[in-house]
Amino acid sequence: MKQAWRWFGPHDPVSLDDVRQAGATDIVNALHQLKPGEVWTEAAVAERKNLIDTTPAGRTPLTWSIVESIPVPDDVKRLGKGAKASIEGWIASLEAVARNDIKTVCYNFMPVVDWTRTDLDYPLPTGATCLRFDQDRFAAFELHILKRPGAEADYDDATKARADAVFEAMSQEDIDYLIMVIASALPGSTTEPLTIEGFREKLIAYRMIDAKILRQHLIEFLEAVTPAAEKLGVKLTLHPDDPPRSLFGLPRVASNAADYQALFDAVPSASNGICFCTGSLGVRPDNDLVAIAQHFASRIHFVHLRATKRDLDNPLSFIEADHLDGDVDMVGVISALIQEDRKRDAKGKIPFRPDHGHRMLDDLKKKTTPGYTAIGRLKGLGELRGVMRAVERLT
Ligand code: DNO
Repeated sequence: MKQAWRWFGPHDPVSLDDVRQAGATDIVNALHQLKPGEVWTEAAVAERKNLIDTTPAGRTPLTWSIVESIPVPDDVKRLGKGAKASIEGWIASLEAVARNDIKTVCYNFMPVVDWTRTDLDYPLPTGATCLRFDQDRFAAFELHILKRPGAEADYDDATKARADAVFEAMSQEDIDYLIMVIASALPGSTTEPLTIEGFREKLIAYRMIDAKILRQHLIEFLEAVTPAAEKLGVKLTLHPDDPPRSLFGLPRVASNAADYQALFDAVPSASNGICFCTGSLGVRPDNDLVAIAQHFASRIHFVHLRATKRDLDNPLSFIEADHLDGDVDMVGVISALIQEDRKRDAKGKIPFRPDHGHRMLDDLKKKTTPGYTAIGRLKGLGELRGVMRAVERLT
């Protein structure tokens, strides 16, 4: 498998030399400065690829080989093939990427918000901090800050009581922080930052979109873009919902094996693949990650290795754990992936990246990108690499 690393461009506090020292060879990047729907030009992609692929004297080479992500515009999620111009723009961005010899493209189809958490610096007993999704804090946001119509019906009385208590104890600063964390579009998000007012407007725009319709729109999107991907030799990799369940009363259609199977049945193209993210899928106890990796092996073209750990008293809440110590059977997953990787030729080797590292050691003293610290991801990559070496030797 190829060791990759997500890099956010020239302003990323993690340098390309840091990535070299972590041992990665492949860079995962995107033109994050462009808004969803803005078409990527070949020149803009070439400029960034040149920045990454130009190896300074005496340095080991890196290559930008994965785009994560080309944002799927909101109107495509709401209208499907009815958003013809937006789909054509997405294909133009795909062509710009492929013409720069980048042949793996990640995307997602989560409506309104991308990955969602309630805390970005949750304290751990070691003094490190991690990302967290706290269901009671999330319910407090929905019920008392967003005041989503219909939210009351989505929570049992016990949760509502806990959410009320959480909200009553919050200062204005706590409320502002929670709004920032949930609505500001976290790093790498493919949706736009929202005000509370803007959030409410978006939810109204989706009020007629249920899971059946959203899935149909995703299928229509794939029917439109996979022919271009096939022609360009690009593998499209759908990132799972994070967390893998409905939020804000909105449908999510990439949360488990059945969701992915429905897409592959509808659009069997070999370009229609999966970004196998253990941290996203692993949040659900009913997702058997080893079985999913084995079942979809031939369609896995990009992997995020991360572990989350569900709260014992409320499995809807979770923290981002150490890469080998969460609810994910990481050794089992890596064994399944290596089995598939052995069948691939050099070009098809599966790239993985260490996802979301803790904020720890020296990173606690500096500004870091939430979830994308240097030392926490370095630790994760080192641990994952060790498991891979052992599995390769012993199997
Ligand atoms: C979060 C990331 C996501 C992912 C997009 C893929 O850390 O896994 O933002 O990049 O959802 O399109």
